[in-house]
Amino acid sequence: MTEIKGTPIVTDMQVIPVAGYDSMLMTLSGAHAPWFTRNLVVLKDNAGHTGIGEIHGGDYTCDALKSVKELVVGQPIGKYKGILDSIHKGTKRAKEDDGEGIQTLDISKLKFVVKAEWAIECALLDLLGQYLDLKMCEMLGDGQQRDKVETLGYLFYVSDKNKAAGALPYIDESDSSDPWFRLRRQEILTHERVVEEAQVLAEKYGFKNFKLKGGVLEGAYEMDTIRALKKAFPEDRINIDPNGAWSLEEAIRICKPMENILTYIEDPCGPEAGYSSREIMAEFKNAVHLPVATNMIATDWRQFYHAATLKTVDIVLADPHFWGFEGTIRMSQLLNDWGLTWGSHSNNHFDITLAAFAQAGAAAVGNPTPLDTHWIWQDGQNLLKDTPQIKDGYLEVPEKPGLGVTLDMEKVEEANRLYNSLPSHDRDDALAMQYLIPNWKYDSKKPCLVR
Ligand code: GKR
Ligand code: MG
Repeated sequence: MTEIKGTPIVTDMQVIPVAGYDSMLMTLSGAHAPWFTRNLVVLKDNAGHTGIGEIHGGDYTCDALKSVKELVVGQPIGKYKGILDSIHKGTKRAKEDDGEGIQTLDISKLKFVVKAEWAIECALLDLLGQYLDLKMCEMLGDGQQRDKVETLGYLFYVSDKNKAAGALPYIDESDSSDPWFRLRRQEILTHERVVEEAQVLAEKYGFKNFKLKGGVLEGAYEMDTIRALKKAFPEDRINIDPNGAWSLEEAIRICKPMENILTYIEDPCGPEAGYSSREIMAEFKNAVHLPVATNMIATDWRQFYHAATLKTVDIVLADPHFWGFEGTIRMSQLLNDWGLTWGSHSNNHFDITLAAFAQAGAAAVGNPTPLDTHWIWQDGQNLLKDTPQIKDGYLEVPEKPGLGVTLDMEKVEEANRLYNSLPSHDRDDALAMQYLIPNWKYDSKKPCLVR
C-alpha cells in the first residue's frame, strides 16, 4: 500500500469581488447606498475540494487578497497557520492608516480594521475540514459547543428611497409575496413602523432578541422607539447601538432610565474632550448600570488591552472579519474566563459570511450574546446552494464538514457582474444622504438625520 504523506496542496486561489442590493438603511455614518460590496476567496486543492471565504468589499481589501496569492497557492492546507503568519509578516500597515480604528465610525477606516486574510483563513479551514471530515467549529478552540446559534433581529430606521429616485436605483420588492421582503424596502422612521418591522421579523425568523441601529434621530426619540418595542415585546431582549453618537452627558441622561428596559447598550458614546472612547465609556459604565457592548473601541488586542484594563465593556462583539476565526474564539475563551461575554458584530454580507458566523458562534465558549447579522436585509440574494436558515431565532450550523456549504457559481458570476457595473466599490454612506439633506456631511457627534 502506498503511504500518503501530508495534507492536500492548494492549487488555485481566486479573488472574486461581488455586490448585492440593499435598502436605504440609516446609521450615524449616513444612508446605505443601493448596493453593498464584498470579496470572496475561492481556493481549490489537489484533493478536489473547494474552500470559500467572504470578507468586506472594496478595492483595498480586494488588492490585499490578490497580492498574497503566491503565499497561498502551492502550500499544504495543513500549514494554514504558517500561511497566515507569512501573510501577516509580509503585510505593511498602509500609510493612510493612522491607527484610530473605528472609534468614531469613520467608514473610510473600516478597511484597516478588517483584515483581508481572514477570508483566506476561512477558505483554508473549509478545505482542512473537508479533508479531516470535521466541521470548522469542531476544529476551532475547544470544538463545537452548540448545534444552533442564537441571532438577533437587526432593526434599522429606513429612509424613503423615492427621495433618490432616478439617481440611486434602490431595489423594490413591493410585489413580493413575503411581508418582510415587501416591508424592508419601504420607509421606516416612526416608533410604530419600527415595531411593525420587529413584528414581521419575529413572524418570519422567530427572533426573541432585537437590536435597533441608532445614531439616526435624536437620542431621546430613539429611546422612545425602544420603549415602544419593549411594550410590544415585553419578554424579549432589546438593545440599541448609536455607534458612539451621544455625548457622555446625553448617554447617561437617556440610558439611566432604561436600566430595566435595555438588555445592553452598545457603544453609547465616543471620544470627547481629549479622552478616548475607552476612557469615556468607562465613565459611562460607572454611572449607568447596564451591560456595555462594543465593536468600535476594541477591534484588536492592543485596543482590547486598554478597554479591559479600564473595565469599559462587558460584551465584545468580536467579528471574525476583524479578529480572524482563531482570534475570535480565543477572545471567547478569554472573556468567558473573565466573566465577560462574547458576541459578533456584522456589516451587510452574503450567506457565506452567514455560514461563517454559524461556525464561529458554534465554537464560541461560554454563553454568547445572540449574534448580530445583517443577513435579513439580504435574504434571498443567495450565493450558496445550501444557505443556512434562521429558525425560531437560531441560525442552523451546517452538518457537512468544513464551512459546510456549496457555492452557486452562476449566482457568484451574477454578483460579480453587478460589482463590475458599479460606479464605485467602496462604501460611501454620504452619497445617498445628499438626497435627504443637501450638502450633508458626516459628524461623529450628530445623528445623521439631525442637522
Ligand atoms: O451597517 O451601517 C451599518 C452598521 O452601522 C455598521 O456600519 C456598523 O459597523 O452595525 C455595525 C455596528 O454594530 O456598529
Ligand atoms: Mg456596533
